[in-house]
Amino acid sequence: MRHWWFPESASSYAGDLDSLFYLILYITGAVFLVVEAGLLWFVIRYRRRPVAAAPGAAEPKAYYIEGSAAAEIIWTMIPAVLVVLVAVLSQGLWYHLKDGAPSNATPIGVMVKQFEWQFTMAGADGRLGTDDDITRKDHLTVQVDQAYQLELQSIDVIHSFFVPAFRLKQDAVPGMTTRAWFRATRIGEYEVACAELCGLGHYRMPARLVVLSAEDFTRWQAAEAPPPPPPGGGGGGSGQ
Ligand SMILES: [Cu+2]
Repeated sequence: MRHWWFPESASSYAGDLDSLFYLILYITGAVFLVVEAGLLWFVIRYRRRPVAAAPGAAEPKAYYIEGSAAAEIIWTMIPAVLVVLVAVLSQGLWYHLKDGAPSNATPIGVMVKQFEWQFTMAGADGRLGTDDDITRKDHLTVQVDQAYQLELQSIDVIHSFFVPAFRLKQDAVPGMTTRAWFRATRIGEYEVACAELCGLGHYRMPARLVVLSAEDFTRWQAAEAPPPPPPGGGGGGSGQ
């Protein structure tokens, strides 16, 4: 579903997240309207009115009322039920986002610092830490309909990897590795932003995320792969 006030959604779970967002928006919107209508009603109903100018008439006096246990129970229970309802309805999606990376997800190494991203993408072997890894600054290329697992590390301060079109946001915290996953469902070019104010150059660390078809991705990978190391493990020229 496309909404004019959301960026285009381009990941496998973006639609579910948007639905959850709308559910919460409708609940809080309805509560807002009811509360404001009630406020307006009380303001008008109990406004100060001129006293009848009868001789000897006194100003109406304020009087004390006791609290109502029934009213307090009702206005405590309704929000409590709503909050628990939202928690129950959202927890499946929450676990899917946090722990639901498919086992065949391709790893991507993300090293971030003030003020740039460094992405290490696996080569044809689908693994990191091998000779065919492709490392790029502020540029990430992935294949459509393939799951990826990000391993985020920060060198200096907290940054946050944010892809609005994927509805994906995950902090990168110095001293630890945080993880996030996605599966892009739409070919195109998307914006990666840092969503944590990380210093004076925070504004100039956008990156590009390119989603390619399977054929284009294979071609890109072959073209970008680093040249294989010389056979024989180096050592230079032939002995003489
Ligand atoms: Cu940053």
